Amino acid sequence: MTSRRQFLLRTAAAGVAVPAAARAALAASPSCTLPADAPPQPPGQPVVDYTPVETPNGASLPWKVVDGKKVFHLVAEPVRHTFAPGLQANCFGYNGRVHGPTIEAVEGDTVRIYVTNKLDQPTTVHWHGLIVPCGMDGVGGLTQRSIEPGETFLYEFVLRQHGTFMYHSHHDEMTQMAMGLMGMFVVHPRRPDEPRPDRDFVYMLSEWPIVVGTERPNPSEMTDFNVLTFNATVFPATAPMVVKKGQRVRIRIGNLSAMDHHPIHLHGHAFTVIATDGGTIPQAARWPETAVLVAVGQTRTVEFFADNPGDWAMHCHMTHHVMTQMGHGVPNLVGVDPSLFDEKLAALDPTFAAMGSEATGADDQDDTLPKNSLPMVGGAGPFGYITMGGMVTVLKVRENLTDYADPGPYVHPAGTVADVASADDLAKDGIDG
Ligand SMILES: [Cu+2]
Repeated sequence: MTSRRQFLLRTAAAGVAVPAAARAALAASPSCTLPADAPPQPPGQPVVDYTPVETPNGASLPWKVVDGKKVFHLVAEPVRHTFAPGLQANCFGYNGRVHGPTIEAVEGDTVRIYVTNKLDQPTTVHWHGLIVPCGMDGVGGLTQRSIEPGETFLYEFVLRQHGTFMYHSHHDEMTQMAMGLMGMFVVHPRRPDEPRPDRDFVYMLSEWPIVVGTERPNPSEMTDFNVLTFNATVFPATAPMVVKKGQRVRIRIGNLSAMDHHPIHLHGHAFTVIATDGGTIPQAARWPETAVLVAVGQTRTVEFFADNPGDWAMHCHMTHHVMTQMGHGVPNLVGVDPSLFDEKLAALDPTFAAMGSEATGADDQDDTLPKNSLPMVGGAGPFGYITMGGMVTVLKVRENLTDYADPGPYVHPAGTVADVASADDLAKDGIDG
């Protein structure tokens, strides 16, 4: 298929004038609310210039202002990380966190980002989606020499766009990204041309191959990812998004998984996809969804009004991505009573649990679980065991909230919870129950 660019090049070569609107459309792909030649702006201030984002289970990177520039300091280092109580691993992160803290700034800010390498190997940082001078792009060997262990590099650039971006190692990516070296980078508009959201959440999606009983992700793995995470956390340890009924809620999702795209599905609401890492989507081109596919290397930003009270799951819709440390490669025993088999095999291989067996829903505290591992699925819920784990969190929409602490399980209005059909109803509607 002929791309738009090829078409424009051909028409230009053929002496056909490129319509001004087409040129403008190409030039406008990054989102800018400042003229391209605008001077650096005074440092944008939280609350005054923007509503700060929230990174559930994470944090924002602190900064200070020196000579009118925002100064940040990232420290790449080994981090002992907890994915959920019961599963820890030796990973790489920034500033003691996996993933790194969210960097947050304002269009027009000049940012100075120091990067100290406390790893035992070289690294770099790439600012994914940001339009920066080439020498600040962080591609080891191509645009800079790598940062050797013990060195501190300085990256400095003016933010010429706004939106949802990412940062990650661009040195030995297969290893260093598999180990966790990534984070989100949010740039707020200098002159907002649409309403600020009331709540603004940020998520990084990633996937980890951690063999049960081991304590280090395996960067060589290509297909068998058994720990699927929102902000490096597995459900039910993922912190809920708590919002007041009627609030305008924005969710920014980036994906730096090794191999998998994730269709992120929200229950109870339809949202509008308003931006990608390439820029804000024009109003007329936005589209409604209830699941947004976030491919590897992309960000997607969605917005909606939280008008439906309840506890609403938000999760990857790939069924294997809502399971944790599942048993790949085991025979299909669905329909078979595996209890005797489980019992005999457990003596030889304590990690084994047949698909569909009781063990797949083991309690978090179950002492029959192998050391340093999680049950295949979630945890206790108000109606029993929640049979989802991994890339899952909960949106809690409530009326009359006074703060954003977890309000506990939703209290359903009487008569609004699915339950066993009564004999009267069955008879009235002529259903053979
Ligand atoms: Cu997924």
